[in-house]
Amino acid sequence: MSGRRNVLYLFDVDGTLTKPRQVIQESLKSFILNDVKSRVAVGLVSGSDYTKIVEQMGGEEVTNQFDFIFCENGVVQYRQGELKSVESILSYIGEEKLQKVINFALGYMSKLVLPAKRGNFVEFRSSMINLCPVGRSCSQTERDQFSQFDKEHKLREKFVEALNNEFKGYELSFALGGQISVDVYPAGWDKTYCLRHVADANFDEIHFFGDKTMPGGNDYEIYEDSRTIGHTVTSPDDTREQLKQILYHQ
Ligand code: M1P
Repeated sequence: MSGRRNVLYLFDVDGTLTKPRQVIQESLKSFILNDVKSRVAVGLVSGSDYTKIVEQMGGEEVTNQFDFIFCENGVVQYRQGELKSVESILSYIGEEKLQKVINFALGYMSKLVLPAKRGNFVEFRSSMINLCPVGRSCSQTERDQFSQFDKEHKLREKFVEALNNEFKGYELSFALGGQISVDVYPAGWDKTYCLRHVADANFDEIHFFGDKTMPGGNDYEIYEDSRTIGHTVTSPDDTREQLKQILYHQ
């Protein structure tokens, strides 16, 4: 696209472009794909898998308009709907270690008493395992209820601490996912992983926008990375406001 600055804006999805697990608002989508994209390159980087990102962006005709789609922190990379590269946590750590982590996590979660428990407590993805005490098949109401309960009881933080203590030397990272889960991936396979895919483009600046930029959050490493200029946002509306400030007041 001619006339664009040699700059990349990378966006987290949940909490940054959409409410957790919800679909992006029409106005924000159009603002990013028209106003923002006419000035700079745009990309998505999420812990979620491709199917969920496509769903939350409102379809592949939308994701195809982004210059970069980095799923599972960039360990799975798509362009124009085509899978470009993928790595596997299973080949990386092996079945034995993987099962030890899963068994420990299931044991730990089995002892928790929560407002609700549903199904799909362990989701196996190409690059990571997602551990979810309430169960990923919970309803939106149960998700919100768990999230509130977790804020009060710091359940996931304690879970992450227990995992870190149990698996010292495994070279795994345990990070708070979005609202209800913990992501487990090989050390270094956090969102900074995606930056290797844009190294050749030699962008003058890479801006990253995310809501979980505090230590322990899954946006922390890329937000702090010296290759990016980090922006902490509090909601999709805040993302839009910050974008306007940066784009129109530079
Ligand atoms: O924001 C990205 C996160 O989205 C989901 O988190 P949760 O279900 O906890 O809200 C998960 O897909 C998680 O893996 C991912 O990091």
